[in-house]
Amino acid sequence: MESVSSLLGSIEDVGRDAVRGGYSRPVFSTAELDLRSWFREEAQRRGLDVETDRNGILWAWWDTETHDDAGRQGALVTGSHLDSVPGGGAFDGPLGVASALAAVDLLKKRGVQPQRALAVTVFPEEEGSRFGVACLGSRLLTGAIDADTARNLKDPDGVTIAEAARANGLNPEHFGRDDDALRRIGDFVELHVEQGRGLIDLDAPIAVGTSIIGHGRWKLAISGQGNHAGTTLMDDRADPMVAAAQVVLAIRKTAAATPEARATVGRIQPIPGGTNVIASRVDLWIDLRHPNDATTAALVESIHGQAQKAAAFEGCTAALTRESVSGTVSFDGELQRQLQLAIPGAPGLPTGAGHDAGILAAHVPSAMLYVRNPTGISHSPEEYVEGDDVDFGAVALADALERLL
Ligand code: HGY
Ligand code: MN
Ligand code: MN
Repeated sequence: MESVSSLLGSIEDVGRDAVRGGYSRPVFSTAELDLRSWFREEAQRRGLDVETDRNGILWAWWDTETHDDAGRQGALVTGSHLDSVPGGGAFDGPLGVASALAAVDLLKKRGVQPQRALAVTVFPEEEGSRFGVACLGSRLLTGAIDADTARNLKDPDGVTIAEAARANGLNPEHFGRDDDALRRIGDFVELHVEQGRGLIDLDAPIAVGTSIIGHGRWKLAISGQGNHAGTTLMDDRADPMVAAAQVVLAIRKTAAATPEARATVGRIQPIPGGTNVIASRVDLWIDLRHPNDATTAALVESIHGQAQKAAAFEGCTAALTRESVSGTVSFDGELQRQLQLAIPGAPGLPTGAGHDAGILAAHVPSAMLYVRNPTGISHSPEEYVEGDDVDFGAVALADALERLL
């Protein structure tokens, strides 16, 4: 069995970001394509039969004969993603994929003969860092996003995902809900690095996911009057950057006043973005999360109203567009119970991070395992998992899969 650490070690130089630190591996970038090739090679080395489906999802099947006829139980599927946020950590996504490959090694070493098909999957664009919609691959698979809407999603350079997919051998006209693929899945289990402090505080190496709080992302475009920084008197300005600054503070204040809410503006883009230029427009993106979906909607409403007021005060206008929203999801109770039985002592843990398992949960029994991250930091180069916990996670996943197989 190749250890998870050595599997991760073999990709540790792929997509390093010298400017931001950490890794930048946007979907269909050279880095992510290299990671797809790495996955294919590692899967084939294990005798798995690898296919790419029409939505760009990779499936590595253990037992080719049975995977078409997944039979009564449906296939047992495990996996995660390989794309990253800009400047992300080494574990968010790849830990789940590498642990799944190592778990296959363990099952084979134990002489396990699967009584049902088993597949390791890789979902594209889980982070939504390039085309703006989180969990795009699993949303396409389940029909949670309209295929036309998806095809027209553009990256910051104006490239559509249809163009990027076509350049990588996919036919975007085939994007969309895939009932055959969904029908084949009996259970889905995703292992993922924990992205908060939960397991530090619980002093445990692994947890069974219980739920994912609802989350969404909105784009706010604040338009004003572009102008010269030196010749435009302060009274003569309609400066969207000033309005944007007010909005960022208002977002923080509103979320901080709402228990359990989390709101973030991590991306702001002045147009044209010159040092000696008053911006004509400022785009900013809001990531908003709350366990209660109605509260999330009310928070968006309130922030939109405050943004329009702040914009008007500066002689600007504000337009809000929704990019992607997922309601709060609880994982399958029976699957959680099976995971708890397979991993005695593993606590249940809710999370504030979105995952493909959260999208699939509306269609197939889904569950997650989280592995301790001693920094409690994620979406940052400081994200980390100790070697022992990495190995513990792979063994726990193998035990869970063996029980479910
Ligand atoms: O944003 C999230 O919650 C996940 O890491 N994609
Ligand atoms: Mn992430
Ligand atoms: Mn992730």
